[in-house]
Amino acid sequence: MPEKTLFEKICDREIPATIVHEDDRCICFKDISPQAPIHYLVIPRKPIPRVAEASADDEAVLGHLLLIASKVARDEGFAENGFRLVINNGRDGGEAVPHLHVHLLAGRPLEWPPG
Ligand code: DGP
Repeated sequence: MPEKTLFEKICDREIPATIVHEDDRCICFKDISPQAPIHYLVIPRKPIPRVAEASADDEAVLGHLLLIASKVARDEGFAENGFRLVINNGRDGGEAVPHLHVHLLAGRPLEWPPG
């Protein structure tokens, strides 16, 4: 049995996190190191390491992550002002945790391009 990823441990409540949404396919929780006034992570329960390693079987769950990010933004009332979704993939993409996650950032005007 491979060791659980940090984010699998959050899914399994072995590591605490402030969870704002969960369902049978994903959870959304507050990032421990927020880069904006609102910074959540939406992750699949399935431990897909990164988007480049997702397969055709993962198509529905990938779409689900985006829909849930958008639903959380609407439900929490910040969709109207705008938000940003980010997926970091691999070393140059800035990925630190090898469990696919969508960053949901909001609460201030976000600059473009990112650093
Ligand atoms: P990335 O660089 O895209 O792999 O982003 C990983 C994010 O995960 C980063 O913004 C910080 C967050 N993070 C790392 N460890 C923890 C943790 O233990 N709890 C929570 N809530 N977030 C974490």
